[in-house]
Amino acid sequence: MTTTEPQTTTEAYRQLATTVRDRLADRHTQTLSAQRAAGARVLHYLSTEHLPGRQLEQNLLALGEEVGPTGRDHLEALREVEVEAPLGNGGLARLTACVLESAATLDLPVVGHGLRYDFGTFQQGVPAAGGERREWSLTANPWELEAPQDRVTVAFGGRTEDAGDPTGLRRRWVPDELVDAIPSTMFVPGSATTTVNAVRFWRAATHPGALDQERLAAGEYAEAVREATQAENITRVYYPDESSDHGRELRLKQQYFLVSGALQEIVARYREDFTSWTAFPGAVAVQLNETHTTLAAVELMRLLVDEHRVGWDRAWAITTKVFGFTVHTLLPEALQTWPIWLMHRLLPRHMEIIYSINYFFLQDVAVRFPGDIGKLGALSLIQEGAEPQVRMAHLALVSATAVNGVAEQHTRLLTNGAFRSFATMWPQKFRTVTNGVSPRRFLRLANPGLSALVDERLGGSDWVQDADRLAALAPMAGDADLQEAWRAVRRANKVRLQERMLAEVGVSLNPDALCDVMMKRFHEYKRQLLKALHVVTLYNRIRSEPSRDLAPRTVVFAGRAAPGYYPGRQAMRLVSAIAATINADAACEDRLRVVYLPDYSVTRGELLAPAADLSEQIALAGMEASGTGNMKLAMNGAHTVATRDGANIDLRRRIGVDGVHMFGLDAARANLLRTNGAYQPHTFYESDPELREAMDAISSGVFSGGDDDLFSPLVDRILGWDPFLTMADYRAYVDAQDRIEQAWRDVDSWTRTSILATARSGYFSSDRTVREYNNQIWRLRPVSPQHEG
Ligand code: 26Y
Repeated sequence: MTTTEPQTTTEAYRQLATTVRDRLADRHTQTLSAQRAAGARVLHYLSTEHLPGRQLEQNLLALGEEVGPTGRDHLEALREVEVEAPLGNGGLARLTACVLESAATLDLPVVGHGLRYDFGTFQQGVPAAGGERREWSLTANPWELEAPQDRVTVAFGGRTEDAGDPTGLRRRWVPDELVDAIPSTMFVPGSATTTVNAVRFWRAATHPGALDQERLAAGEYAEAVREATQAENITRVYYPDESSDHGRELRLKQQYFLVSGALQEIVARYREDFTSWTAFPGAVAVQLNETHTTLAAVELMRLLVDEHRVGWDRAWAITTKVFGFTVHTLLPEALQTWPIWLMHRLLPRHMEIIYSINYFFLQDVAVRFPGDIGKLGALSLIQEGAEPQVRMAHLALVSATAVNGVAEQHTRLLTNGAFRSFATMWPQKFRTVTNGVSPRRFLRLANPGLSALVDERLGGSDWVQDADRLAALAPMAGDADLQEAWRAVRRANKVRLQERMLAEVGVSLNPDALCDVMMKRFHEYKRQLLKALHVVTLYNRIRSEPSRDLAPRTVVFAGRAAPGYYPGRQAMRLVSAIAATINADAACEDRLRVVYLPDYSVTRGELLAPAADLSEQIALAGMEASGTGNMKLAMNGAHTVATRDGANIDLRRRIGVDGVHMFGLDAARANLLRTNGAYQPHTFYESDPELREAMDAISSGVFSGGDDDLFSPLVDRILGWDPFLTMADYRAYVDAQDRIEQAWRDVDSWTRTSILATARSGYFSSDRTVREYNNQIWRLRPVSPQHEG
């Protein structure tokens, strides 16, 4: 690729990125024509969160640009300049990117839709004294191409009026606020194919008619402009804090803004090709990522009934064939509801449509469960109470043709729990599509050393497109040469990590130590605290018995917590305090190192996954829907320590018992203990000396410079209440870690298991996930564009 003489690395990066993007744009145009010519059904994947990660290398790879050894150095420098787009928080957002990339790789006609925030999630530093936060802005993103010609107008507020329909089901919406939505396209090339799909990121812009001409004429220029441009704030910042009414209102506006932009475009495109609505469900499918985009179903009803005068029943028959709904959570508090007063104010017509949907739905419920008044209240789309709410999950369940959990246990817990009655009514609606991760990003790009070794051993890189081929490594797992090469690559990855840690957090690591990684959002249910207690236990052992034979270990915590999420921030603080104390203690040198790596991101994950010997997947059983970090780490050859939860269960089944070390309560026991009133966390504290010493060390100020006030609230909380059963699982966890330490000492057997983890990780490719979505729900035909890149 030729570029004119660049002045700085940043400029060189931008030039290269722009060139690459323009080539992708050409291929995208060709892809669209081929898909259209084939009359292909198109799936639209709606998500408020996206974490596409760095683009340069992935896109060069897709274009098939050969990067020679000198180009490699050059590329290395350019790659480091790129700041990834922080448009999401965690698993759900990254899964979106993996799914879109796999869909393109499989030549499936899929379009992503998201929000084009100006300011994404904040970079997050060590949370001492409130936490350092640097803003990140998307203003200069060379990967996107704005499409102002595709602008649509989104309405809010106002009132509704009679539209002359005798059934009253069609009405006219007279909104009082209009906002324009302009999409930017980011390209999603497939691997080893010329297909280039796209994500449309919608940005709010001033509606031309919004300027008050009278005020302008009166010279009140500043006021007129300020009011008119107010609307642009809808996509100014990523996901506002919901603790205030204002934050909630903005979040609802964002969600509707996204679905309205997407649906208007979808319907307009359809109208270009078809005159009747009959073909709509055959031409269009929409996947709703969590409840955040549920309003899409209501918006489609509004477009069909009000704007295109399709009768209600026919519109509903169409709508209920189009949507798939993916659930990503088990926490009841994550199932969104919106106050009815807020819906009335912002989306009065949608509220009416929801009432009508509910009216017809409850008639079905009454037939299905005769005489069961309780069912009506339990299943209703409206939750009664002092502040009545719309239950977005129920709305999605009623509207969707298919609902899926993201791991087998997840679907089972949903259909036996929160969605039980729905599953009784419509058992055929529910299914599982187990999550997966992209082997391109998380193995090929993240771990070039291991990839080269795998290529060499398998005689090619077909595994990149067909991860099941990694299985051919399994018979070689005992091969001494392979084991030695495997260890050398893993060690080099740890040295790379060591260099970055030294530069960024000033901690030097021992690359021969067991590298123990917990990378995920900070959340109480994920139990970073349990890991912290283990670390403190190791520290106490060193302090009480300095000559004790301990396998050297480096523990890395990486993760972010929402700014308003106090328990998460507290845990982050504790972890960094523990790290500071241990790293400063000479007794720990070369034996125990602890790092809190700030500002977790996809890029950080790509650095950590290839270096991890041990993957921490220790959420309380019954809480983690699936997990995807578990897959990223295992694919790179990590052993896993895990609870019987989410996809850990699938991981153990596929990878084997040697590679996935299970411990602790299962979901049923955990649930019983949490709900039967018998749980007394302090009894564990009293009966287990190591646990007691660990807790006492934290509360007495060992990690807070003698300040016994700083962390004692945290300790008191888990002694008194401990909703995530940290105390109950502590002993099983520490014992599992002790067994893992023994396993680690047997170098050959450990390496063999590591090779087997990679060899057996093919199932966890997002290609398999997308194939399942397609076979079970989307039913798209692949279209391969035959053209020159
Ligand atoms: C509406 C608000 C409360 C909310 C915001 C973000 C609710 C949920 C989320 C994000 C959830 C999420 O990231 N879930 C994760 O999805 C992954 C992909 O399916 C799963 O692997 C993981 O277990 C789950 O926690």
